[in-house]
Amino acid sequence: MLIKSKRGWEIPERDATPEAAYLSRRSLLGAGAGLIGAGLLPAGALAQRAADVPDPSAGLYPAKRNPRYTLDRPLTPEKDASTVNNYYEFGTNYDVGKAAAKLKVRPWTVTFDGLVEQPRQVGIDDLLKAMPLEERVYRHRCVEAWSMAVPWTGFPMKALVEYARPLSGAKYVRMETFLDRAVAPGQSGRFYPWPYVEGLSMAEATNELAFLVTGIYGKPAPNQFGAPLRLATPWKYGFKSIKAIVKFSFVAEQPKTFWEGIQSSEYGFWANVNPQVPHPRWSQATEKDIATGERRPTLLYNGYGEFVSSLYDDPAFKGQKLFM
Ligand SMILES: Nc1nc2c(c(=O)[nH]1)N[C@H]1C(S)=C(S)[C@@H](COP(=O)(O)O)O[C@H]1N2
Ligand SMILES: [Mo]
Repeated sequence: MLIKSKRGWEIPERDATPEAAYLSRRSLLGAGAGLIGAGLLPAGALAQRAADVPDPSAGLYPAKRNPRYTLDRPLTPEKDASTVNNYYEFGTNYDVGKAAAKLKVRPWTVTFDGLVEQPRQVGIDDLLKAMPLEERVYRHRCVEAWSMAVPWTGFPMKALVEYARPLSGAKYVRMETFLDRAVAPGQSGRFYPWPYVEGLSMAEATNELAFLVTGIYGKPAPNQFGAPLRLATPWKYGFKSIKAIVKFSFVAEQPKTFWEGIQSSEYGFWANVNPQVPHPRWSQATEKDIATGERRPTLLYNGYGEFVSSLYDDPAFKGQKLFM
């Protein structure tokens, strides 16, 4: 596959992915961070393979598929989806599976804080017991114009919001990824505002499509997919789908996200998929299927308009950059 066979700096400028292009500039400037990010330097010796630890949630899979969500294309084979992953904590090419396997995903504590009745912490397996697990087939559209379609297992984010009991002053949910430079070599890249942060408005977070993912292909998610807990918001560009979440903070102000901190003119907060709004450096009109290499037209809201377009009807959105 083109995407994974070349490192960012080997791709001609016209093909370069934005994220890779940004990084290759940075690695020229900076301190070997690119080498570490690209997985050319060894990761921390303390790291432990996830496979050494039996997954206590394995018995929960496979979960029943929710038939409400359907695809207009074949599912991406597991092998393709598992070998083309974006996860900057573990490298800037798409072949991060081995590096990500070193993250310990048990024990794993999830914190709820900010504007909530009572801040609380919960272990991932207790959280899983409290949430209604189901399988959903969703499309996934990266801002770099590739896509896949996969069977996620997880639970609606609405259930998590109810569990967290936010106060009425909460307008946004801010989500944060773990921070551990010893296990995630990419986090030593000092030009990046680690840890990875994402956010949704409360209306988005409680929309039926917003889904928290714990598994894929009928089993617990391998680490490269963002185990043990990641977001899937299929109407938005893939960078909104934050991996390995440790904290949900309920806040009054729109949080500043990781990619906004890097390049806000190119990666905005709302980031809804729209084929008619080009990225400043390339078109978003089409996308490339990671398994077949085939190009297909990109759809408004990635084809999920019936579920989400009304979220943005409010006149307050007028003039805001909803699609970038
Ligand atoms: N913590 C974290 N979450 C992340 C990323 C990342 O680098 N770090 N990459 C994002 C991007 S750009 C995409 S396209 C998706 C990729 O998800 P996948 O590897 O499961 O396809 O994860 C998103 N979530
Ligand atoms: Mo992405």
